[in-house]
Amino acid sequence: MTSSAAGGTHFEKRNPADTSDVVWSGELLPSDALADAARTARDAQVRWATVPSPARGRVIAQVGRLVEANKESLAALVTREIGKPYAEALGEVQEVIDTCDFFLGEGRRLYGQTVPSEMPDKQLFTFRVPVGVATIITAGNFPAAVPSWYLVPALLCGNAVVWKPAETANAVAQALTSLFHAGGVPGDVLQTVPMAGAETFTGLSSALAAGVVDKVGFTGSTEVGRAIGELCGRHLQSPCLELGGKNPMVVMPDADLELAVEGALFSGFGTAGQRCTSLGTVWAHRSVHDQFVAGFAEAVESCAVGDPTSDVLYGPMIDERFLARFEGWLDLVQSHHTVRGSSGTGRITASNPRAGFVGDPEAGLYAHPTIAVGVVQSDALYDTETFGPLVGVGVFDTMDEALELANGHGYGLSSSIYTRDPRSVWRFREGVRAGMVSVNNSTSGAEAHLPFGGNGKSGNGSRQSGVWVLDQFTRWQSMNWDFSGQLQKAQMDTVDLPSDPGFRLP
Ligand code: UN1
Repeated sequence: MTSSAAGGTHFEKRNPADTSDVVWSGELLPSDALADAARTARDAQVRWATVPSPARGRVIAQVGRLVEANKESLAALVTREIGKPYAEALGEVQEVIDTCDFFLGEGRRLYGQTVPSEMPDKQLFTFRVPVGVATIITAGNFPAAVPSWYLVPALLCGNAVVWKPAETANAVAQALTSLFHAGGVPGDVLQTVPMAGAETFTGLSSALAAGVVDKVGFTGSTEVGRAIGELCGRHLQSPCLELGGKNPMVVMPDADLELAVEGALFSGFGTAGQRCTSLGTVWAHRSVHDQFVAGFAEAVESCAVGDPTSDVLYGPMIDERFLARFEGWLDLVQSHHTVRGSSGTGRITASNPRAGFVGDPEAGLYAHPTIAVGVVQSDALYDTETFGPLVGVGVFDTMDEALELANGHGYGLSSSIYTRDPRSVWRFREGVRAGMVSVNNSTSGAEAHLPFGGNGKSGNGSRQSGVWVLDQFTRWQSMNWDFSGQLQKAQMDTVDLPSDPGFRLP
């Protein structure tokens, strides 16, 4: 990154699977750009809100069809910019299409209610009204799907959006923005501003102080989410926060162990562990622990890692920063842990090779998969989110203990249990504090129309997706309409019908 005369900084994003390939090169804007864009959005939003919502729904339909028509090229760009295997990148783009498909019809609903009044000749109503200008700040690991969870409902509901994508994913952000514009979203209703994290925070502070931002959406780390939550709180705003996780998988004595291993492999190491829903720690019942560990280690040791355009479980880390941070977290693995999963740990290189690696490890930023067996609650590995291909395994004896281990770190995003016993399912669902619970399924891979979000260190209770996200991007307005021609006072001029409170049956 270098400073330029305009006050911004020059930034380059390279393909993490081939670091000689520059995918995006351009200016990251100075902090003022955020408030400037929000000011432009303020006027644009007023016009956009007057477009009937069924017509906005048509725009979302058009965006969805365009994303579908460009699915392969957008997915290829996701793979090239952030290193997600192409098959997964196609799934990510499908999630954008699914989100558009869900919300295109919402334009014809956005239901309010008619509510009876306590007085005659008076009627009560509720309306959903757009919040105004939304600033959306997203992460690089899901550069298209997660932004669409914000952008699509926000726009459908009549808001204008200023989107600050991750520095690591500006090329995908530009491509996705152009698809929204081509689908009919006016340029000033959706503006995308490439910016670095520190400038974004400063810019957001001044935009909030200037009163030009009405809603903030943020997907990223708990640490930054906490700072954004504090900042928004000072401006009496409650942001939509989607933060980190340390997602537990509980393997009960009666679990289908093969299925559990498959789920742990996918959610622990798919996307190189770089999902907020990635598996953190497997808690295996003592009676199946050793068998589970043997199967899991074998699966991880033999899985294909490498070139994300090939058929691999996972490709490179998103960029050098992600790789370096991940290497730091490997220090949390201690001498009482047994390490499994690969022919080495840390970065995969010619001198630290991974058996069966697909492609040339030196061309990109790859990390060995690591399983740390023997995690206990006092370990730093127990309550630290380690964004990358590192999964802990620990043991438990009772359901109460499993729940304590699943909840004790204070994160509460996703969780999973493998069992054939309905009693275990229900006890786990009731006891786990996570916003999302999977039964005989992995911690990742939520469908795009269920509420997505977490509790505790994973978020402030906000939910994305499905009808639930409408409460993030609209506010309820209530209206009462008195057509009696008189001032009727609520709670005072009410109708009371006589009753006989002493009446008893003979
Ligand atoms: C994220 O990592 O921020 O449930 C989102 C999943 C994906 C979304 C992950 N559909 O794993």
